[in-house]
Amino acid sequence: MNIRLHYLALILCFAALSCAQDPTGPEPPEPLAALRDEAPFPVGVAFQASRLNNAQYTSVAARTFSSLTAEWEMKMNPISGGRGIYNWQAADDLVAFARVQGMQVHGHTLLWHETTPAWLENFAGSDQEFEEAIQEYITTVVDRYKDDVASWDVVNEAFDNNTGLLRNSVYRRRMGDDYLARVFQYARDADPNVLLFYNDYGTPYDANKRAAVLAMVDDFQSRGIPIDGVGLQVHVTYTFPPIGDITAMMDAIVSRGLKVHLSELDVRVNPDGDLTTLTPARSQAQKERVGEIVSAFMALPSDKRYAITMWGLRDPDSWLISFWGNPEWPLLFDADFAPKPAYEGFLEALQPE
Ligand code: 9MR
Repeated sequence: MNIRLHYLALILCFAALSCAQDPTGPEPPEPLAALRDEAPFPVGVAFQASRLNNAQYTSVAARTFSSLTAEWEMKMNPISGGRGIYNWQAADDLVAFARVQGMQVHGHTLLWHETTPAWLENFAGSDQEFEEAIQEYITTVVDRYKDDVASWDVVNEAFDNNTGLLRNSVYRRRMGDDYLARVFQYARDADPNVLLFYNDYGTPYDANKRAAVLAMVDDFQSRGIPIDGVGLQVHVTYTFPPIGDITAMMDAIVSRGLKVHLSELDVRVNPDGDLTTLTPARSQAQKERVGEIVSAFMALPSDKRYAITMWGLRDPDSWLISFWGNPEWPLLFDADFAPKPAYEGFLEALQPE
């Protein structure tokens, strides 16, 4: 065989080989559009500052989302080490990341009974000094982030489940039943432009809690106390609560002229613990559930749609796994950062009919 023929034979041989190895399946799918590019409202994600060390994490988060909530770092416990003692580093890091990535920041949360530092829980001074310390804290934190934080959850989860009564937190015990109004006013005084939210879970289906939140809004509005919106956390399952309950709560907020933030969305698919892996059927059910929630949000007047925030990026990062003790896949991305059908459900619900 002359050298040219030999060469041709070699090429043919390689071609045949590579054809044989070529997975002749379909073309790889187009990458999905980013939620932040498609949504007519901010789409947020919550995570902890430790994730900033993971380049894959930050690039997927920044590519996909246009808003950031600190999952932990902007609560009072991590920030406040004592009266006048502030630990800003982790919150600053998240805010700096958001600024570089063009993401807005939702501040979460000024007061939450679950994250009150011990020095306040066991405050040694008078009630008046307690309130001065709270006012000082709110003023300092809101002022520090006034150029970066677009909105704050001023108070988180102030009402008890089922009864709707004001939780008997240290804030209520020290400042009295009207403390909510005063802390909203302190936040407004610190920044006239930041949007002020009340944030809670269960309001779509817990009738007394829902009535309490709406009564608080009505009371604020009748007295001129500032409030711009209400956050519905939306920690839901793939079947509960009915979408009509969520819609009714959103409508009640909108009818009062306030903005709606679906502030901590995750959708449990294994509430009964019957799954050990995420099945295609349950994944599809999750996709439809995310779709109906996003569609219901899309149906609100555009100036009342504040944002939808996912409470975590990837399934294994979710708080729900340790909280409930079941395997769970409640978010839009899987462990390998791949968008799930639920992501497509979100995306599809953004498209005009
Ligand atoms: O997901 C958050 C978890 O990492 C924290 O340890 C916990 C306590 O700060 O808070 C979790 O987030 C909560 C949110 O701040 C308020 N609504 C309920 C969320 C789940 O507990």
